[in-house]
Amino acid sequence: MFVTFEGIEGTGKTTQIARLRDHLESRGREVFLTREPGGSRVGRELRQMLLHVNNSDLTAITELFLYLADRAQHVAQVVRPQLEAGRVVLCDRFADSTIVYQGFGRGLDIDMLRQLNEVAVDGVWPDLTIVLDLDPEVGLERATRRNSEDGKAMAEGRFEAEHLSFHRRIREGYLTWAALNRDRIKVADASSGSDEVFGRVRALIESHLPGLA
Ligand code: Z5A
Repeated sequence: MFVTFEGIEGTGKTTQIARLRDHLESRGREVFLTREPGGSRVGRELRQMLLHVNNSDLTAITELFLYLADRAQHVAQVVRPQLEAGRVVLCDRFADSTIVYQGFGRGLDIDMLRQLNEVAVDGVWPDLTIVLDLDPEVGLERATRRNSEDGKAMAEGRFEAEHLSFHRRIREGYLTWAALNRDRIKVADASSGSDEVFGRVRALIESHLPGLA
């Protein structure tokens, strides 16, 4: 089983994915947790390039190809082997981030992005994708608070530096894209406390992947 989490900055993906891993492991599942960008050795180098605040001059196309390169390496070296080994793979962002950030966010052609994603994922599509939905002002506030506590802003602040209108487009993009892919992508309200949000995540897993939890 391959489950991905998506959503705007600070929506709680990292928090919820860790909770889901603990929950599934307590039920005897072997779980592998990963993320994009940066889920492979080479990907970790690409992640630094992609997220560093100093790289604000990356063109939209350069950014796109770096994310796709990260994904191709991640799928080949990490996601596919883990799935073949029988593990449940939980991934913090995947191909839908490219559609939403580079498409709805940067204005690149969605159909082109779909085709390039097909090349990068090489047949490995998630069984279920959960979009955590949140007002961007709340998400950015949560992310900023977290960054000031762990120093992340210094190293990985390129997207936080985007204007609020960019993050609003991203939120709308996720909702539009989810509506176009109802079978695979489910939206969960992420505006309440972590326990309540996890209740929604569990409910989605139980109803859409009944064999898993
Ligand atoms: N990107 C792209 O453009 N194209 C692509 O193809 C891909 C990615 C794959 C990667 O960012 C950036 O790359 C991303 C899109 C772009 N940029 N943006 N924006 P990242 O991986 O560094 O970061 P992120 O994915 O945006 O997530 P995040 O900022 O790390 O946030 P999060 O994982 O969703 O949230 P969190 O870390 O779990 O929670 C944030 C804080 O809120 C933290 O202090 C928590 O304790 C707190 N929290 C969590 N849940 C709650 C609730 N329910 N209530 C209150 N507080 C909470």
